[in-house]
Amino acid sequence: MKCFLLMIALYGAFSSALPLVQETDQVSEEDMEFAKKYMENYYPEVESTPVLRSKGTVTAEKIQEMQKFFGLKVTGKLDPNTLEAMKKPRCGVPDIGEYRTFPMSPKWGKKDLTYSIQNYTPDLAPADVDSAIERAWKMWSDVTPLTFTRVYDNSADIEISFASGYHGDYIPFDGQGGQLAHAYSPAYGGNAHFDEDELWTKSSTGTNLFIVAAHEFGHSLGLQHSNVLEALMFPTYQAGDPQKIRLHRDDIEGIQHLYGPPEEENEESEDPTLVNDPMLADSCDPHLAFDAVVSLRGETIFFKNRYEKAKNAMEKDYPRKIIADFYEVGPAVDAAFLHNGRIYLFRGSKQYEYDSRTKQFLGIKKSNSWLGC
Ligand SMILES: [Ca+2]
Ligand SMILES: [Ca+2]
Ligand SMILES: [Zn+2]
Ligand SMILES: [Zn+2]
Repeated sequence: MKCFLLMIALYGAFSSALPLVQETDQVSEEDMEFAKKYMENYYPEVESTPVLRSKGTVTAEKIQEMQKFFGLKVTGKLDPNTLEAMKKPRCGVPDIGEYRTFPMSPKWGKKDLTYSIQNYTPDLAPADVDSAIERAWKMWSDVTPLTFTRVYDNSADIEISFASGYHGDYIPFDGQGGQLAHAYSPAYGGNAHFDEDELWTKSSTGTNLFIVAAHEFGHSLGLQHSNVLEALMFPTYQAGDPQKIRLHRDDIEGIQHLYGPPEEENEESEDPTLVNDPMLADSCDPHLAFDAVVSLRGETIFFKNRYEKAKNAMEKDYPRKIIADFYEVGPAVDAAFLHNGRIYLFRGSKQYEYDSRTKQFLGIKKSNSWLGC
């Protein structure tokens, strides 16, 4: 577990003269130093030989790369918006280009993973830490075939710990703010470290442990940063109601690219009782019962088992599998309704939200979230 020949850690090993940009743009020396450090940490040159690299280069090109990633106006200069984005608390893992997964897509070769909590933060009751960590894993197990089980000995696949400053790897923490946590890709063991100098909370004040842990565990499983602002895997911390945090389509696509959807949603595991699906056999059978029905834009969709059929549809290829239109909801729908331009499909304790026009997936919530739960 301690083979920390982590590429990103080595980039800062040797320093040399720095090609600075825009001396005339009234960037304070302090901000320039900060930007150098930021680029060194989060925008390392992946192609170059780590040991020979100069550190902290703030070239216009690097700034443009960062601005593109953050969806900022691409000026190549350390303008106020760029500095503001750089100063937001964030994850310590670099933002590497357009990759949604780490280069080479390392992933776990098994589905049942274990984790251990090595120590506790004094900021929270241990039970609150346990629960935040458990819920963070659940975000990912809900959308993959993966399972996460806590163990109390040294056998854990993924070790979780809190530490300040230097803590045994090449990436020291930086006091309160700035870097909040980092986690290693599966190729490096997947361990997750949380900066003890932050004030960890279970609410929307301070730094919410569950939100940061859910993000870090994405790295532990093989995801890189996303440049989609609403994605959980976006690099900066976005304070919010922890009850409302959900995975973005981008997060789900990323993790399912590595591990596939949950087994029950996997088409390979055909349920033999559904082979003679009534929707396929005879949708005019007087005994046919539907699971759910929803009307949208002059079209009415009937759901039965794993198929949907539409009345007044412009498209002719019905009945078709529900996953053809609503991949995330999986093989069956319990209930459905339309509200403010969105379709809500319920299955079990979850509801899946879609744009009614484009059928684009918007997110997952608890089924009972409508009841103020
Ligand atoms: Ca910090
Ligand atoms: Ca603390
Ligand atoms: Zn991250
Ligand atoms: Zn660390």
